[in-house]
Amino acid sequence: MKNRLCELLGIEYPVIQGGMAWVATAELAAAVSNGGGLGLIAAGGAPADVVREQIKKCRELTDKPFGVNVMLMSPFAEDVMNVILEEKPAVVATGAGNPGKYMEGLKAAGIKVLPVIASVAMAQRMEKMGADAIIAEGTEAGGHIGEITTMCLIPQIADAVSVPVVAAGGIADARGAVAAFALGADGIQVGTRFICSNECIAHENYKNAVLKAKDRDAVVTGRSTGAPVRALKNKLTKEYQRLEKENAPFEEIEKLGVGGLRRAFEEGDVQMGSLMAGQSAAMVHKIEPCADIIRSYFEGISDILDTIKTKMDV
Ligand code: TUI
Repeated sequence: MKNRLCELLGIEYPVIQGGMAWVATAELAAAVSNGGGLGLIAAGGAPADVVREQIKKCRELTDKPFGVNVMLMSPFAEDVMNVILEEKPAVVATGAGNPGKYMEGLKAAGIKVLPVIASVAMAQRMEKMGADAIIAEGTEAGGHIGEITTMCLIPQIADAVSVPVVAAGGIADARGAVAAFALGADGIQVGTRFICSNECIAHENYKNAVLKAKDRDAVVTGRSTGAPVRALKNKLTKEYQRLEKENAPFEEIEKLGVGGLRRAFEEGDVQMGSLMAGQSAAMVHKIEPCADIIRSYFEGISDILDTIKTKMDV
């Protein structure tokens, strides 16, 4: 499959791996890129030298294009951007903020910039600033999220911008991919399903929690503090919800989350760890290689289209 997103990024399948902090390491990014998609190293809250090592490691593991996802709320975001300007990965995706002040430098370095956004206004602002494509993330996604569903966000953004649009949030199989393309997307971003890949080095307890998840298990906490996060329901999310209900002080609520991702990812603490995952967790049923995950999004498409034709009587 070759479309304008594939052409832009030099990839075989229009699939971008989500920039999941701690989970999206050089190993995962390289495996996705080797499988024909675009792998992303997640800078998350890591210091710049760690990100530099990850970029170097990824270069050893793949000769295909890959990128770095920069979490703009990180205290190290500026340092990470400076490392990126030196190391020049093919792509930078940004999350949790406005990458405007970095845009000119990144573009001048020949790096493609794909901001992750959750609203039409931000998509338009990013296009004006020179974004090469827009990753539009619906509220079904894991981690820090916006308000609007993928179903309603993608068509509005596809109508509002002319650069390629990548749909993110809730896309777990070929049916989801067909839906995303029907809504006007040029590609998909997949996060949760890649947690359950062989190449992802997350703790096996984390992977098993995703495999076990049911439809209502990916819950949102932090709405009251203005930083909503979707993660799998456990002792930590219940504690969050209790504090939020009691209107506990902001600092107390925030303190609860500190180190949560590391606890989940490294220690496999499925009770007090932050098991960030999207609603699609309920649709992930096995652990498999990244290359198989990518291909699965494009298998059986003609059967899906036939079903649509029959059901819609066209
Ligand atoms: O960034 C994400 N997902 C994330 S970041 C993250 S780390 C974290 N941990 C704890 C609390 C908060 C964050 C975990 N998951 N997705 C992309 C995304 N970006 N979704 C929504 C946005 C976004 C939000 C506001 C993008 C731009 C934006 O702009 C605000 C403004 O106007 O400047």
